[in-house]
Amino acid sequence: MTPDLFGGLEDTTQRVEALAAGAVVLRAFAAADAHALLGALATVTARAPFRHMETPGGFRMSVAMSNCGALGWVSDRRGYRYAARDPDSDEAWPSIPPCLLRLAGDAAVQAGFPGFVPDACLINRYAPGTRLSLHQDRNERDFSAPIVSVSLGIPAVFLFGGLQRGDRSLRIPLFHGDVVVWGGPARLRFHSVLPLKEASHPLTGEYRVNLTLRKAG
Ligand code: MD6
Ligand code: FE
Repeated sequence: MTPDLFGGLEDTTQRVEALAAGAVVLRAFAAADAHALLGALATVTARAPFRHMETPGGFRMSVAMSNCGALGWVSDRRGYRYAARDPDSDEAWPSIPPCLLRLAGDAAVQAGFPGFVPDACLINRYAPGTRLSLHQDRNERDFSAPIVSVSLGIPAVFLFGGLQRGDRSLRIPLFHGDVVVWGGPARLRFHSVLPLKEASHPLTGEYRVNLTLRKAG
């Protein structure tokens, strides 16, 4: 346990929890790097600001998003896809900060996926009340690479389902510094994030920031 800035205790003990074949939670894996990661992300989001994308059905997404890497995940009336340019600026997305690339590769090794080199990082920002509905990640070209997901800031409950939309879900609380890695037989599992509760974290304020690193192209 490490004292935090508000006099509370944050659990910075690293441990590995298996979720399913091909999926693990690496507790507190990113905790020591969080400050540097958030600093690097501030540079990214100064160039590619958070925005609320539109779903193909015409709804405004409650999660605010940005990207870094050669490819960025975008959604609009035409559908979900990866794009090499930020549609808001028509500029290339900022590159993935080296500290984040290193962390993602190290986490993938821990989870049994050596040689992971992501080309896309989706940055999701959740305010209290924000949720992410049930989905599969299937816009990437090659499902043999895992996805590395880094949670920073206030906690969330992640629901980890099966390969069919109606399958039962595991409820997994995710805290600041936790990293989820999934690939192989888990790669196409459905998942969602429940509406966030009000909370505050010394490094992110009222927000949760989730980074998902993928090999998209
Ligand atoms: C989130 N994560 O944790 C949303 N997708 O905020 C995802 O949708 C996700 O964490 C694929 C793989 C890992 C993830
Ligand atoms: Fe996802």
